[in-house]
Amino acid sequence: MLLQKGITVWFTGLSGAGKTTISKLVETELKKSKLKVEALDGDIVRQHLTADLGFSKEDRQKNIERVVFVAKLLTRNDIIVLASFITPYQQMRDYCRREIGSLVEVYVKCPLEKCIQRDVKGLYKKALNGEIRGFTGISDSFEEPINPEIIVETDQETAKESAAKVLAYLKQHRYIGH
Ligand code: ADX
Repeated sequence: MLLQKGITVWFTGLSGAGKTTISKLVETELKKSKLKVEALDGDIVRQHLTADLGFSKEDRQKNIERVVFVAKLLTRNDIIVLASFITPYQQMRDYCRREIGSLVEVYVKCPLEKCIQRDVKGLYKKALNGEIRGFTGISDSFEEPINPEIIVETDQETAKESAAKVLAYLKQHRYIGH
């Protein structure tokens, strides 16, 4: 029988760095093994659970607090939670770790210039034009994560390779296995 222990995999990184892409690959692999997984993604969560919030420091904090509340419940019920949020400030990431306890932080690292080049959602263009204020990396800060368990460099490796690193970690630390 396949076993799983609850953990939240917290993907942090700039918009467009690849958090969602990697998370989806990890999700697909885990589901192939019939494991119970729940994905919480910034772009989706912000349309529902935190639709009332914007991107000020206070609102970002509230966004993360609500997500952490949910992630904590799922994690303690042995679900594997894949949380993808920019989580730009170290103090927020410390909060996630403290609250959830069973957490692995994945820094989805990609140079800002590369994210601007990719501009998947066209938001960097708007931010650079001044159409969006307080945009992470442009007009709001992204503090480099201090103690992530995993760093994936999405300008240097494929999404599949990044996902494999996450899966290997979960196996090595016996969050998943036989
Ligand atoms: S967080 O800062 O609170 O962790 P979250 O991950 O939920 O952010 O949402 C980020 C997503 O919201 C981005 O990928 C982007 O699509 C969108 N977005 C809209 N405005 C902003 C902004 N000012 N800064 C960053 N992301 C923004």
